[in-house]
Amino acid sequence: MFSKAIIRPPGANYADGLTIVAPGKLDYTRALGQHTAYCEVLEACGLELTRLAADERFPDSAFVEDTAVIVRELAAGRTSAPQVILTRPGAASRIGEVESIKEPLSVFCPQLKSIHEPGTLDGGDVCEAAQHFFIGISERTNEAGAEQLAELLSGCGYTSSLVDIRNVKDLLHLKSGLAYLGDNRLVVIEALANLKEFHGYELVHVPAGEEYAANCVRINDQVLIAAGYPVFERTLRDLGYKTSVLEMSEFQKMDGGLSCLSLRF
Ligand code: CIR
Repeated sequence: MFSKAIIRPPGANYADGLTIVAPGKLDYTRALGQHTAYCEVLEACGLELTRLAADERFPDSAFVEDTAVIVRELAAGRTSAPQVILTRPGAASRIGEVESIKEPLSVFCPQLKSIHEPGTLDGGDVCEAAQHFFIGISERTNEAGAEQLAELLSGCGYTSSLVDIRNVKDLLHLKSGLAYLGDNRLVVIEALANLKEFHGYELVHVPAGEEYAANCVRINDQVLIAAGYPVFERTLRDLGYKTSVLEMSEFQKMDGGLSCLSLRF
């Protein structure tokens, strides 16, 4: 169960952020509207939001998930104080975002841990699956960063496995193609479905052409999914999940998904 989330709306220079998909023209007003709708759904899921001010020093800073990993020490239980590991984003233009999220995170966790040089790590590469974490090695997260995180997570009682996605075309982060739904169930795109790391899990396959929908987020009794992916949405409904469908076009243009827009704990 999550009770809180941290969000930051996109700033007026959001269109200057990084993107590898052909972006199309970005509609900033629409991006703000989609962000507002996202926040409303988080609140409807019962989360109390910490709303950070937009930060135009960093055009990608709405994607707060990349700046930190938040966990609860397993032995201490799900309601214990959160433990925060600040990341070290792999894109030079995003490293400064970490400094700007330290203060709001310190409110919840006085002793922040960090990923250090030469490690790089984006939160989008970190997928929590109950007592285990999958950590993607990607364009943004290197082995040193992934190993540092695995060690810090081990100190909190979690096991980890590293998943190399550098050869998977068009996958920015591990969670662009993987999500954990609870109950030993993983959502996967076909390009990841045969990896040995996922043996022993029940796989929920995302059909070809609907890959963007893989970045869904289970929050309490809801699964948030992007609008426009009816086959995958039906799959989730058939499995018994309540879905909340959100328009994400202006975040997709900047390679962002639902998970990236919040830090949940
Ligand atoms: C970037 O390239 O860093 C941003 N434009 C998108 C980050 C998306 N974050 C995520 O998937 N966790």
